[in-house]
Amino acid sequence: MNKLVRRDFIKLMGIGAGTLTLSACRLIPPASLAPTTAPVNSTPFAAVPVSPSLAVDLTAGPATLPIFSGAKTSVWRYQASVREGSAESIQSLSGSYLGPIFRIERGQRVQVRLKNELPDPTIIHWHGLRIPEEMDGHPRYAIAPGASYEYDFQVINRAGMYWFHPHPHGLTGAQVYYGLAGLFIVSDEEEVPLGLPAGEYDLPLVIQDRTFDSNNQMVYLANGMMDQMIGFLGDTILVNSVPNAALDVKASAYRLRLLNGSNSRIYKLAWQDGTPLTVIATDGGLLEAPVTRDYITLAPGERVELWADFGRRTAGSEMRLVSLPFSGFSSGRGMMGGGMMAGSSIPNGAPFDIIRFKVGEKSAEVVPLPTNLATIMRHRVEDAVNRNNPRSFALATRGMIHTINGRVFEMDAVARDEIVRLGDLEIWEFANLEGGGGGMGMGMMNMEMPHPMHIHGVQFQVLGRQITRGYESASQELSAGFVDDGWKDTVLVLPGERVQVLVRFEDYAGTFLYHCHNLEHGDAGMMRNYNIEG
Ligand SMILES: [Cu+2]
Repeated sequence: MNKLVRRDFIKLMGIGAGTLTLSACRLIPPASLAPTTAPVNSTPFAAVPVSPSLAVDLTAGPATLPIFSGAKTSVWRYQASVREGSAESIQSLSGSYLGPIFRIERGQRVQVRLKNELPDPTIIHWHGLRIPEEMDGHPRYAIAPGASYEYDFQVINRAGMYWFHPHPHGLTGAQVYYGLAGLFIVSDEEEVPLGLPAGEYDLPLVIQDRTFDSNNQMVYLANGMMDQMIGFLGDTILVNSVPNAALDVKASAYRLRLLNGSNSRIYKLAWQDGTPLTVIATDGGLLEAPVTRDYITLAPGERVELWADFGRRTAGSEMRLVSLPFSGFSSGRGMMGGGMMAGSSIPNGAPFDIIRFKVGEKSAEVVPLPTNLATIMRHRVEDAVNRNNPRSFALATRGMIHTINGRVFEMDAVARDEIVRLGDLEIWEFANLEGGGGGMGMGMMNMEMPHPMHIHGVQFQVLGRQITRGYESASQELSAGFVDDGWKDTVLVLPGERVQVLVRFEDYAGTFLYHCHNLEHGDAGMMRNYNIEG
């Protein structure tokens, strides 16, 4: 890593504490949120505390920054400025195209004025947040170049790392690829007493892959149809937009907040020396108690938070977070991945380093890992209104098209089987049972596609997984790395797998999306509306 970039990287890692103080005195009820969009009482989140509001101007536009030595890289990025509220609520990832980081207390009102200075339409989706339809970034709200969009919502999510990114239909993959993504970190009264590592010991790490040309410029979908079919895979791994990432850490405990911000790559995360990973949180925040995994399977859109204790390491030693090899999927290798239609030089399943932690001196502070982290109200399957007849979504590849129940995205359409009732608990089943083939000369190929499925507007719980006979290989290599214990908003569905989730539509009526978070699949139409009817 060249010096300049490395300094910036460390600077961006040394982001301030940014924890907000609660002040009970001043909540302006967001007029636009009342009363039709007021949250229905949500059991696990009963009393939403009151805290000051935040108003931010957020501009999406072009920029250049040094990623490598030599020519700067042209990117798209968000630039934030605080209009009202604490300046510490917004942290920039200096030297990165990513960001900013929102640091929010549960209960805060957040207003964001998005200004589009891109050459294309855009809109922001707040991934994982439980907010009204008009705040959620549905592509029909996309704004033209030069236009603005006003967001105004109250944060009712529990403590956790959520994120935000563009969601204009057909353009999401490109806009995220060129740099547009930021983090939305929520803290709450349940989390604070745990005394988890904070300040410089709380490190958000966004893992992505990109391909650069000889002039350091990003190249998207160079393999055309194949990239769109399989999903983009880059040949350079970046953390917070830095390649060959390395970070000086103290011999102390850290909270590593990992986001797979890649368009389609799946990571099999592990410590290089086989030390088990200690997981404290997933998409929707803290687990009930820490769990360990030999490796973690992290698909696009998913987050996982690790407790990394460098305290037992000697000064000068190094810990590497790596992605372990796995066989990949038939679509990502063999004929398509390696042969006549070679894609990335790092196919899905190839091993590589992600980030090196260089352990320094001992920190005076000793932070013990809590035994218990949070209370999770478990949905009960017997409470699901469709417990005898789960709502099923068949994920399939037909020719060059990825479909959900045989359909592709239509901006305003909602099918009869895509309507749920506000307040209902349901079982949703994603069934990834049909590979593809047929049409367009694709008949020879067995298109086994993993699909990370994301539901907007909710957090859900994974009820179970079932693998179809004949499809065991990917599951055997990846399923021990799933962390299904907590709240999720994105769940990976492997080829041949059925995944059932329990989801309560408890907050807002409206039209929301569910889709594949392989961004090329989503852009190609593997996305649908569903209606929550009040
Ligand atoms: Cu997909």
